Amino acid sequence: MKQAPKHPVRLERQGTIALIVIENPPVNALGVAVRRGIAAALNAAVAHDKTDAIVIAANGRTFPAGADIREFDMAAQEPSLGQLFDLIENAPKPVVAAIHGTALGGGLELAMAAHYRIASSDARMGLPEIHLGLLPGAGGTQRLPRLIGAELAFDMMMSGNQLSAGICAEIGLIDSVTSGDLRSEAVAYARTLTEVRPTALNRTHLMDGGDYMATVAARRAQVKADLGAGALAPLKIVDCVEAALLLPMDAGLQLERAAFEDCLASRESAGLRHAFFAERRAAKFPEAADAKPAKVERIAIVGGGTMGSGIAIAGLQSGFAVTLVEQGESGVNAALEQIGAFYERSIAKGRLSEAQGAAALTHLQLTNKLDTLGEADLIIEAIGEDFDLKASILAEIGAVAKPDAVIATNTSYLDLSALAAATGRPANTIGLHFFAPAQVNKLVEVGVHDAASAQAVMTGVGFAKAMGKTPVRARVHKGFGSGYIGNAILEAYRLAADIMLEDGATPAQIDGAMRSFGFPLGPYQIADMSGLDIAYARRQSKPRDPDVRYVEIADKMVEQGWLGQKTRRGYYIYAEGQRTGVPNGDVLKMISEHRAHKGITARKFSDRDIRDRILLAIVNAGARLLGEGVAARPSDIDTVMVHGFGYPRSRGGPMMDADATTPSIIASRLSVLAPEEPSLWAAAPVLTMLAQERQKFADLN
Ligand code: T1G
Repeated sequence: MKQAPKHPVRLERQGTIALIVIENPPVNALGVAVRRGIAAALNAAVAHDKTDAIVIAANGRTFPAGADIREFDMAAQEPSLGQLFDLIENAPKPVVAAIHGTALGGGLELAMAAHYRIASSDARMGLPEIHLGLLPGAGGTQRLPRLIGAELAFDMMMSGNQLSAGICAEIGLIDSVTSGDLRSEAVAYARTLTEVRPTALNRTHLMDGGDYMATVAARRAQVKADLGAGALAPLKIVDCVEAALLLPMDAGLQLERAAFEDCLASRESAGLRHAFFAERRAAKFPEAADAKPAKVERIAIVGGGTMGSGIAIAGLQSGFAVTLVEQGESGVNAALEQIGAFYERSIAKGRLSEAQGAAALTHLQLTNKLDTLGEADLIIEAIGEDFDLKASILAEIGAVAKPDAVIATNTSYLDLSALAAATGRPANTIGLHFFAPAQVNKLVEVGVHDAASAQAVMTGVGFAKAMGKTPVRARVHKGFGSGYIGNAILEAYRLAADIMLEDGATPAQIDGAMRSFGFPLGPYQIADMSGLDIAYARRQSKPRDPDVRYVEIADKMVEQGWLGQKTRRGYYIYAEGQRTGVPNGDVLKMISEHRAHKGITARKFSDRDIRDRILLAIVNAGARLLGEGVAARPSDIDTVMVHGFGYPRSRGGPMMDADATTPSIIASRLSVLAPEEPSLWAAAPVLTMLAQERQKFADLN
């Protein structure tokens, strides 16, 4: 993000109304220059003898969207937000906050420190600090309960959700909503005010102490039950809301400050803040940063299976006109059924209204004719992972697409350069690897090959962002079918697990160990979910590397027809319609016969051994991808693993974790990490390579 402009705050006057206007693109974050500017403007406005009231407003797309998160790891600079908000709240003249866009975190706290609040009708407000492992640390926990009561304050701070201006007016968070010109409406409103109204003196919701404390007690019990004692920020929020009733304002603010500092110092907050910037940094592709993306309005998807239909839904939900091409009547009907089912479910669950669902579907064109692709600005091939089939379809697409259309293949395994050549227009062809379910998962790996033009790449990036996705660049070289970033790392993860399976662990133990680390599912639950035949086909298509141990267990399962949930039998056995199963005893029997056949004596693995080996395998694979230039930055790998594979977001990602975990693993446990498998998890390469790569990409981070 660009540095704050020199003077990000202006003081204007409209008669006896002073206007403090903030201008600090892109989101008017309350960095130190902005805080100093507001304080100086406020003091000047108050000192002016003709000031009857003061309006605080912002230019650009939003009222301040929070503190400047980048400042949290730097030395604090005065005035702090708390000091600034005290100055605002204790001003001798009425102060009005004019809110538009998304007033979030410190931005909403600024508005609550003002005496009055007016918002444009499309404005939204929220306190998302919880998503950063923090809590509102500039008076939010003390002022919000005074304005809307403990229950609603908890809902806002624990969820981090944004509320519409209308709702905020209804619950008493703001005074009024306008569909007119916000700036002039705010000045007109300020002219009617004669009294200051410090939120600190508002006792509206503090009168019934018994009811308030009952709410606090219930919420504390719920947080402990849902999240365990480890949930630092939520528990601290409960303490602060309790203090808003029991303590005078200044003591409550002190308690809040201490609680905020505790959260800020936590590993969880460091991980969540790392993840926040990592996913935004990932969209900056080093080799194409200056290219101008082409405009995309109509997209076409070839292939209406689960992935193609998911991409179509994501496109419709993001306002694109979508053409979905499926072969034959049955294919078209199956795709329509999948898309229709999504909208029926969304309407049934109240996520969409009937009208919204119907309107979205008017932008969908379903066909079995490729020649309808001529109007599409971007065409995504999303058929199965069969090279010859993809190459022939891409050739047909290349023959009918309009000259400046961008073509994308959804593959992540097959040779992108060769597939791009098949279209006859490689410069306009990229990879767009969506992660299932495409209508939900935010991750898209953008495959960049040697012949791809910078404009085609950035058109893909812009399209992914317009779909609300998080694009991450995967640079692949000719013939390099490595699975971009995510699948390449997943392969290493699975091999580490399979080796332990062959050497003595069980699928359920390995899955349990990885869930206790924080993954939602373990590797064998994932294998059963995606289908063992998919990975089997990939293994058969790739030449075996003689230097890497090959474990045949999964192959034997496929040969038995145990494909996972789709056959209700895989590593687990699934009852009809169930997605969680019980361990498959036949697999355990097959594994012990397999060990006997290979002369392997089963050994014990602790959960810690399992986690350490798998984490090192992940970090080693990530370090290799950095060294090969497939990934642009260590934090890109974190973004892929957090969004694509459920790596615990509060840990920031495997590469951030490596700093914290690898040395301790190496120092204490290298002996248990099976030194006979140097390629997979010998941690030594990680540290050297990470140090080199981090240095190389320091400017990109
Ligand atoms: N601080 C610093 N940079 C920020 C920022 C922030 N608060 N918010 C956004 N950016 C940067 C972002 O990195 C990106 O930079 C650019 O702005 C556009 O963002 C004391 C402790 C407002 C909904 O958590 O949710 O206040 O990539 O790509 O999709 O109690 O940004 O261009 O270089 O996300 O349109 C609380 C975080 C802070 C809000 C806009 N506030 N921001 O979304 O754009 S903690 C938040 C957002 C706090 C107080 C507490 C979103 C957005 P670059 P973007 P967007």
